[in-house]
Amino acid sequence: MDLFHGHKPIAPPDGVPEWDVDPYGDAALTDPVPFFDTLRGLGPFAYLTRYKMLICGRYNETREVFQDHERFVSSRGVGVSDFALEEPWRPPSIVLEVDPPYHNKTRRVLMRTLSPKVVADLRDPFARNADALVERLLDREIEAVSDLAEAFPTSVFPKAVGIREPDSRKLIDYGAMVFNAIGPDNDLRRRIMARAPDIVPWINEQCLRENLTDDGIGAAIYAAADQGDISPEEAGMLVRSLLSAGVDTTVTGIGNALWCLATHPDQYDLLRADPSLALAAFEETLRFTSPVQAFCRTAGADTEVSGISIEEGTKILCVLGAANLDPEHWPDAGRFDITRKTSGHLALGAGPHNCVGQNIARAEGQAVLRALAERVSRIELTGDAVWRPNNAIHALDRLPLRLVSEPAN
Ligand code: OVV
Repeated sequence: MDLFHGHKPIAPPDGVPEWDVDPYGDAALTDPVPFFDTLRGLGPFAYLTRYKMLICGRYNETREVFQDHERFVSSRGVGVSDFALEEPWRPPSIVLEVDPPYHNKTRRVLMRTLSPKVVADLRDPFARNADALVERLLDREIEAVSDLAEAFPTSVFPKAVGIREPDSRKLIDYGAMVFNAIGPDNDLRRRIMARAPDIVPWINEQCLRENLTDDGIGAAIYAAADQGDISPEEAGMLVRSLLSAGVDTTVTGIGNALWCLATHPDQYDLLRADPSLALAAFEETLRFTSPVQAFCRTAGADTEVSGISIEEGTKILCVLGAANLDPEHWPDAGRFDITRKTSGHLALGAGPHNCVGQNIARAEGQAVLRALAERVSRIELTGDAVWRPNNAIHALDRLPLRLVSEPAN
């Protein structure tokens, strides 16, 4: 079979409009809201003429595809490349890029090692770290992406995993690589992949048992191998998953939260008046900005969704960002409102593959937003926010601002 962008090219199913947009182009990646609106307006699915695959962004269908791992598999990759037809760029993740029943085994180990109890013990160090960081950044012009959004997760998360000598740059760039890799072979993917030889061997080395501290999440994963739940090789692969999915995502969530709060001062005032809203503000940031903008699934067999026939091998780009702003599902969808009910948002996915690190991700976001709420009276933009295109992540490149301190009294 001739591959097209690494997958089986399909013809437009009956009733599905053709669309020549590039969902991996600069416009869709850096200014996605108009792209989301057009996508949902086209119907439950549209046919991407440039990629010969489907795209969806309405809440109901996007969730349906994500929920049903039997019809829509992850084992053929969650990007445009079909792992059944094309060799992946790295050994596939044994939790993201697999299906049940094997998925259940690896997922269970991660669930245990990232449980609410484990995260509860991290809250104090997260809070201390966030307080100290915010204190250092007060009342001067900062670049919040590097100074805060990158600085916080890279100072707490690798340590929690048990990395002895974290290299923040390599960790962040590996995240960017993994997420760009699920897109097509475009400039974004090529540019970052050129750095793989500098980064991938370092990452793999950090995953070895002898390079991890004996009191971190990594050690707990290896302890599951001692128990016979998984093999030592599988333990190393699960540590790799933490480093793949646990840095760039939280960096992006925190950066996007700062952007939301800086551009919605009324909402920041609410948070400041009641710092216990920190978690709600982070959650609304996830819904409003969808740090992971889109993931694919692959139809494992001929099937149908909302009356549309979908043939085996069809790649479907599920645009979580569009579903999270669907006015048919969310009242006043386009309003950033930290008091709204956010449950059911798809920013952390849905179904059996939903974010396994969500407890720790939320604890990180909450720690930072609470530290701000307690110490900062106003978040003042001092320049233009600039977005950084990535094939799957909706993240800022630069966010110049000032954290204006509470007047002393
Ligand atoms: C990009 C990504 C998301 C979630 C999990 C993984 C990667 C993984 O490597 O397991």
